[in-house]
Amino acid sequence: MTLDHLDWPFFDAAHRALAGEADAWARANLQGIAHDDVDAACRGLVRALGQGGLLRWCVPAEFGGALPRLDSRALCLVRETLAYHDALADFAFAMQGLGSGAITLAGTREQKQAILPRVARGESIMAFALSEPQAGSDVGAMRCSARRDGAHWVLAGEKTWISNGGIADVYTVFARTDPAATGARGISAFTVPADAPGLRIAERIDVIAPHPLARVAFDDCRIPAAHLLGEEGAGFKLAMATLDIFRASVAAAAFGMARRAFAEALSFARERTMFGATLADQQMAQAKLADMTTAIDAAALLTYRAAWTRDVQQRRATREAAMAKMTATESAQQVIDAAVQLFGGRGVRRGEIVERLYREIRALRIYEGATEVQKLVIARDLLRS
Ligand code: COS
Repeated sequence: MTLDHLDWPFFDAAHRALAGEADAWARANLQGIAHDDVDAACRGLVRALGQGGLLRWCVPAEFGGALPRLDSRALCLVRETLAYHDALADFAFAMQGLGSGAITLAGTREQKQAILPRVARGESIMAFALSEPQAGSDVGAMRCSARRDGAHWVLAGEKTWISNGGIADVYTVFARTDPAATGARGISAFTVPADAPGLRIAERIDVIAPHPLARVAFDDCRIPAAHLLGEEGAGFKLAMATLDIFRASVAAAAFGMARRAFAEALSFARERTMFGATLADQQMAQAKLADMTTAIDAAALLTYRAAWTRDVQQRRATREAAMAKMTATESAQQVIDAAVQLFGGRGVRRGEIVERLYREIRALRIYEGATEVQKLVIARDLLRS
């Protein structure tokens, strides 16, 4: 993977070292690993990422992590690199961060101590349970509830599209604790161990680029009162603040995949001959390659701007992260499609890297806030200021 963009002013020496290490680790550990059994593959990847030290970037230093606070640029660099090599490895890394992100942001010392070091070592698999059958984009329509019963909370309802559902050890679950409240109000967050009585995997969900995914039911699921995460009623804002960090990293994963498709297409175009010249000599192919590399750089610039804003300016970067997520996922889809086109028939043949990427990129335009939601977020922020 070329790392030319590390010369951009967003990064410091530690980022440059991390990107080199992540790339070397990926080359050494991700070649030819089987994905037939995604559960087994993901479990193995989480362990390997933990042993390789990469998951330290998902948690703060005090709890076994790399830096005092989560660094968005580091998360983006690791995701970009892993996604370039293996989208399932990127998924395994991202879910450790997203699933534990709310604990890092709002957990008590005890909660952090109990969970985060295990996340960093790859010993505890994490999930983020926000979406419901009737509440995906509209988080405020959430119905899953939690009521206090003495020393416990009792969760009732369903969550769906839960990544790592079925293999997670701990779920960060958002549920309505104030039945009288509507919309974004009256929602709270909880850490729920997978073996909590009443937590049930209701359905495993198969998608075009498989990864562990499930609908999870809470049948009067009892958890100790101490598992409440952050303030009661502040769960919606906690979910949004977590997404603010990880949406930029989805963008990084998207252009990591696009970079790989571009690298594959460029080397193919240089070798393939037609009409007495190489494909790269044909102006129509050149136009495609020019559009592809420009789209990748534009996406990367927006993404690292968002990450830098949060890390260095230390302010909320909701609008910047939404711009990055929207632009990078949409343009990566186009770049990968162009790569498939340049490959011709080979591009749609099972087993080709660009064919795999074509399937893998699609969900990124939907999860962690579909493109249409990012437009809403950008416009609201714009109109508020
Ligand atoms: N950080 C902190 N607080 C935030 C915030 C953020 N990024 N975004 C919103 N808030 C606050 C608002 O300031 C508002 O606070 P007050 O009530 O104190 O004014 C409150 O949260 C409610 O915000 P808003 O009115 O914008 O909520 P809506 O219900 O209209 O929802 C959208 C807004 C659509 C943007 C939100 O539901 C969303 O992001 N949906 C997509 C969710 C998603 O990504 N789903 C995928 C599941 S994760 S794989």
